[in-house]
Amino acid sequence: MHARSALRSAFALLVCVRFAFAQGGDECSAPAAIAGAGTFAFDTTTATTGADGQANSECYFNGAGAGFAQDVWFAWTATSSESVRLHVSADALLNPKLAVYATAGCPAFAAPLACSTFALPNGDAAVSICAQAGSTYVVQIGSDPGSPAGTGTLTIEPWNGLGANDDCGAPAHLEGMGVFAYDNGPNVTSTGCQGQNESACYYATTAIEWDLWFTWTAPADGIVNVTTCHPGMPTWRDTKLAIYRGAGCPTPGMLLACDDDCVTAGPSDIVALVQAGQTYTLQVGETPFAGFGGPGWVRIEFLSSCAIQGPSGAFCGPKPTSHGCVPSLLGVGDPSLSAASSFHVRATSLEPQRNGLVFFGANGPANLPFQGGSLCVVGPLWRLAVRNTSGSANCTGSFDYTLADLVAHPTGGTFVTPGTRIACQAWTRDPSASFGTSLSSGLDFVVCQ
Ligand SMILES: [Ca+2]
Ligand SMILES: [Ca+2]
Ligand SMILES: [Ca+2]
Repeated sequence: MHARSALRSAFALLVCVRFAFAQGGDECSAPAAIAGAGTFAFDTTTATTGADGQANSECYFNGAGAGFAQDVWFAWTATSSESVRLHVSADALLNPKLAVYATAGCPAFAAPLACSTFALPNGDAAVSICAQAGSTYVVQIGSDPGSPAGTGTLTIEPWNGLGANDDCGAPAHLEGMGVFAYDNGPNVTSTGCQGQNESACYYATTAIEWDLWFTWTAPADGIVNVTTCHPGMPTWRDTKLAIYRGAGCPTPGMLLACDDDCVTAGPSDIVALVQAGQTYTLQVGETPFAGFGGPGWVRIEFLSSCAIQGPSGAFCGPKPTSHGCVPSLLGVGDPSLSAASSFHVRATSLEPQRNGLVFFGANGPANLPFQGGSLCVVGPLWRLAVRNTSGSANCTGSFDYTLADLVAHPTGGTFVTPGTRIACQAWTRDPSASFGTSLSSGLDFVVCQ
């Protein structure tokens, strides 16, 4: 129950009178049509409880269950593509609930895009969604089962977050290594359009709910572990993490890594290669509809063990061969100098029976136009000995080098030392391709002892 002053009730009444043109339809098949930003009055006092949208687990709230008592419906059409917030302010006793569905009509058994499974401190209900211009969304407003009906307003407005680092445009900064506390509880955090559509973040859905944003600058080259999988974090917390290159709101190609669950469920664990002095943006949120956000701790540390980062293809992609093969360069094993012959740099999906080689550099990865594709290595570049790709059928060519081959290079070998970030790429002859060459995706790793 949430008491309100007589003054507030009087104000609500005024608002109702002012916006009396839309009160919400009782049936989801006949919703009140509204569009764009604005404040729209609703009245549930004579509404009946419908059959739709009554059993979604996403709308389960405390002991009151998933239902919407005496619900009314709006069909809201977005007039621009942006994050928006839908905010229900209602009579003191109504205990309002709010759901938004990605459909213009009855949702039947469809899960909502968002549901207000919590109350704001003043008892209001609110959700935020990523709206697409021209799309229509159906909005359900009712009471918690057992609470009375009443009147109120639905306010729909552009939304860039509740406070400071709820918005990717205003991240908080994390300094160095350590365990950092955050709070992405639903009363202080919202979900909008930011960082919600990265294909590499797809785990049932690409969304990261109740997300907060941080920047962090790498103090050294190395492999960093950004994780909520640590003893301080309860295992029931179902977080989701993403890390992007650079500062600012995500743009295509910025994503470095993403993770949902540590092992089988719950918190999240990213291992990624970072470059000294570079700033990264961290998005910390929850797996959609898996539970509330709230007080949490994210730990950032360098991994002390030898580890290998997978191909940085998302950063620097391959140049397909004349037969459409997509050359890939993999690191297999640990890039440890104490077992240099056990770490393999392996190029696959090459044209068969062609000469080629792997070249490497000790100044990190690049992504520069080169021979009709991309050069993935910052120079100076050192070439390893030419190998034949062997194989016979299309795309079955491959060759393999070890870390010992890099160490043996007369010039570059002296740079292959513990802590150095090595980038490499495979180059093969391909007479039918532009420039007569094909190129693999990039691979980079930090050498350890
Ligand atoms: Ca109804
Ligand atoms: Ca947010
Ligand atoms: Ca998770």
